[in-house]
Amino acid sequence: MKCRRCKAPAVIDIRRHNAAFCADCFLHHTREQVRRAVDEFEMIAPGERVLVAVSGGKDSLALWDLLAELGIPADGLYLGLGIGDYSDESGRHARAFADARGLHLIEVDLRERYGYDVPTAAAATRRAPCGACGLSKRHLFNQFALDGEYDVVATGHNLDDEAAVLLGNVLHWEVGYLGRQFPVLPASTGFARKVKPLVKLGEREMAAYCVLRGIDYQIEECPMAVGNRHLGLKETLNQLEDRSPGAKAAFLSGFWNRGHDAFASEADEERAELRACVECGAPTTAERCAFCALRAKAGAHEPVVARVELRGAS
Ligand code: Q46
Ligand code: ZN
Repeated sequence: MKCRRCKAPAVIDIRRHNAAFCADCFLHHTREQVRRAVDEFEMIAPGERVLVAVSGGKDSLALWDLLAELGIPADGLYLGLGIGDYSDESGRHARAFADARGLHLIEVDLRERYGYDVPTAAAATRRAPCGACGLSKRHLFNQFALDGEYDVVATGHNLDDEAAVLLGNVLHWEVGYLGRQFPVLPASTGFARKVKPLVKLGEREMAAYCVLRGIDYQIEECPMAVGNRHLGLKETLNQLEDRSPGAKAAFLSGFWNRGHDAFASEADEERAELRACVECGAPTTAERCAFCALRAKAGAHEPVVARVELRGAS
């Protein structure tokens, strides 16, 4: 196997591009995919202030690294979710990455600052942990971006994540979500712009990027992801991709180019109905936003410790 660009021995092949690359050319290819996504979807303009949602996993750390490589300065925001050893370890990776590169990492601990954590929120709401966790993350990344006067929040959603979310939204015909599923979500009253610069890169490429760049990341999956429906959808899509390489990317880009606009008005209608939360001012359809309601409910619940042990964790 030879590198497509320089003909040196290749270290990775990417079937959907029908190409293989040596280490240097793979890093170049990865940067190019991010640069193209940023340009094509007009994600970030020169001089804008960027906040990266940092989890300590491969995607968010690679994203932060890639933006720096492309000359796009960004600060990071790490949320301590309180998921036992998993969160402690994730925080250490995020901190070590920022320290080694002299980058600014804002750290917010859910329990310290808001009086609850994800395992307790899951118990208090009797729902899957990812619901409370996702809600908290969406609300706080947006809130900290607005408060810190950042222009844009960048998240590490990759091609595999987005294809799985799209499949889930299509299977349930979630028209409002489909209207909002796009690599860039423009700013509006109470919302900072959201961008996903990794949408042209797959999961395997992100892991390879981290290895080749020496980025030490949290390799364990979140122990509370068990039962997360996106994992099943990812498996289904991987089977499809195995049989026809490029299927995932075609599904996703086909939606962006030919499907998304048909649902955009649904998302606009939902936004038009929003008013300010009486407690925190965030946009909501109710009197009190879902985050404030969750915070009140989970904060009143006896703290729950995540009963999960990580493989190999000390
Ligand atoms: S951290 Fe939170 Fe994820 Fe864990 S509880 Fe679910 S949403 S899986 S990206
Ligand atoms: Zn609120």
